[in-house]
Amino acid sequence: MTTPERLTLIGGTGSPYTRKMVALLRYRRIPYNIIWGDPAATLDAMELEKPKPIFHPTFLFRDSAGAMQPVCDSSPIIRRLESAYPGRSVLPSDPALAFIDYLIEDFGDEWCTKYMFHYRWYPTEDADNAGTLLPLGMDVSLPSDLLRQFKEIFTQRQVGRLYVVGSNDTTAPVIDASFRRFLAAMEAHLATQPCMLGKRPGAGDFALHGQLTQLVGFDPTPRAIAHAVSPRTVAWVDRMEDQCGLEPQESDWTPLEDMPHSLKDLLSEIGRVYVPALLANANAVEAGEKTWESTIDGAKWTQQTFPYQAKCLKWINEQYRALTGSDRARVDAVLAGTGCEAALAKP
Ligand SMILES: N[C@@H](CCC(=O)N[C@@H](CS)C(=O)NCC(=O)O)C(=O)O
Repeated sequence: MTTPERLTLIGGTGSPYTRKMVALLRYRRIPYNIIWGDPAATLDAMELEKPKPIFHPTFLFRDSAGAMQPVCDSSPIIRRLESAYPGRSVLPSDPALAFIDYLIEDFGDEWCTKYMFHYRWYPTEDADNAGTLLPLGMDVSLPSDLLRQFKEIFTQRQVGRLYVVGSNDTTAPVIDASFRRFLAAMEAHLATQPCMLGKRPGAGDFALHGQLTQLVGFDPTPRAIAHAVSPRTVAWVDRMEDQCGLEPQESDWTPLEDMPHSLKDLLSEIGRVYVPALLANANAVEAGEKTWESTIDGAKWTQQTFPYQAKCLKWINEQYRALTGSDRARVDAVLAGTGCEAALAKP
C-alpha cells in the first residue's frame, strides 16, 4: 500500500495567511509538510516556476502529468482541498450559512489584514519588533550584521508601504477604533459559542484566526489591546491553532435563525468599515483610478486601488446571486441593518 503524498506548503510564521492555512490543515487532518521560508527563494532552489503574484503561503500541488505546480491564494485553495480531501468540511452545508461564512472569511483576509499591517509597521515599537523577528523567522541563525542590514532595509520598505493599505495619521484612529469594536464583538460572540457559526469552525474562523495569530501573538500594541478588550479572543487564537481533536457534527453549525445577536455586531463591523472600502475600491477600478478616497466611519480614507478587492466584491455578489430566493431572504434577514446589504446591490 502506498502512503498518500503529504501536501507541501511554503510560508512564514509571521504571515497571517500561512497561519490560516496551517490551522485549517490541522483541523482537516490533511497530512502536510511546511517549509518555513520565502516562497520565491524556495521555488528557485527547487527549480520550479514562480506563480505571479507570489504570496505566503505557496502550496505545491501535483498536476495530472505528475509535475509540481506552485499555487497561491488561500480562499480558492480551501475550496480545492474540500474536493480533494472529504470530511471535516469548513464550508457550512446550508448555503445561506455558507454565504455568511464567506463574508466573514473575506473580511478576515481583506480588512483584518489592515489591522495587522497597520499595527505591525505604524507604531515604532511594533516596527522595531517586526524588523527583528521577521528576518529571524526566516533564518534563526542569521549573523547579527546581516540581521541589522535586513532589519533596516525591510523596515524602511514596509513602513513606506503603510499608505498602500490606507494606514496614515488620519486613518490610524479609525483602524484602532475598528479593531477595538471587532474585539468587543468577538468577546460577546465567543461567550455564546466557540466558533463564529456554531461549535465547529468555518473558513471564516480560519481567516480571522490567521490575522489574530499576529495581532495577539506577534505585535506588541495589538496584543495589549486584545488582552484588555477580549481575553476570550486571546484564548480562542491558541485553541484554533490545532483543532485536530474536534469531532464535528452536522448539528454543530448553529441554524442561521438561531444565531446569537452578537453575530450581528460582527456583521455590523463588516458593514461599517469593510463594505464602504469594497465599494469605493470597485468604483476606482471601474474608473481606472490608481488610488481612491472615501469616507469610512466618518473619516477621510485614502488608499491604493486593489484590483483583487474588486474581484472580492464580485465573488461575494456571485455567491449571493447563486442562492435560491428563499435562502437569499434568510441571508437578507440576518444582514438587515448591518450595512452589509450595500455590498449586494451591485447588478
Ligand atoms: N489573498 C492571498 C493573500 C496572501 C498575502 O497577501 N500574503 C502576503 C504575506 S502575509 C504576501 O505574501 N505578500 C507579498 C509580499 O510580502 O511580498 C491569500 O489569501 O493567500
